[in-house]
Amino acid sequence: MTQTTKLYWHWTTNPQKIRLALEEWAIPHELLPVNLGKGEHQSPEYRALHPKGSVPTLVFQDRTYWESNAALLALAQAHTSMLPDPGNPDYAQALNLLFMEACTFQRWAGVHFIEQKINPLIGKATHLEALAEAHQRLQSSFDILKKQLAGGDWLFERFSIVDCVFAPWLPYLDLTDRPNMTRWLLNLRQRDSWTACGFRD
Ligand SMILES: N[C@@H](CCC(=O)N[C@@H](CS)C(=O)NCC(=O)O)C(=O)O
Repeated sequence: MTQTTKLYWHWTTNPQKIRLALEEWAIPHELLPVNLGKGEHQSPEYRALHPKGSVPTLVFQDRTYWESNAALLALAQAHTSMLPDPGNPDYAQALNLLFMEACTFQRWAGVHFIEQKINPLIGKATHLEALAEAHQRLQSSFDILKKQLAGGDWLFERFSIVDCVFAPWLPYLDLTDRPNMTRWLLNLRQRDSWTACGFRD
């Protein structure tokens, strides 16, 4: 029997990508909080699911996905409206952007999240030099996203998991001089799925 879809989740950026998609496409699921602040991600029970002890982990159709974008691709294979169809020319760019987020964007957007959200929460100073470097490193990705958004509301014709992978990072980035990315964030904030996720930005 196929077990319930389970999302092992904390309110931070990577788990929120998947929660946003589950809410957006109304996929029934169980949300299982893993409190990073209390070190629950290091418990032997959780490490048995996620070999690196990070969040998120998605259990979907009896399989375990412990990389957020792998989890989203698995969901999109079962719910075809989540991603441009493989027969659509946009499909190649959708995969390029999913891997760009995982391979480079996340590395530098993560600096913004840690410096601007986590450090103030735990009473640590914000390192302005680290932020400036991260902002610089993100510029080539910003250029690609700007071109992809062009005059539209979303990265592709319809809202997709590709919007979901970038969405949780956007509130922490410096989007000055990036009007179409700023509009993208405003559009995201108006979706019911965004509200349902309880973003803490
Ligand atoms: N590449 C992973 C990154 C996961 C990740 O960095 N998760 C953070 C929270 S957003 C985490 O669990 N940090 C705690 C740790 O790794 O110890 C993914 O996309 O799922």
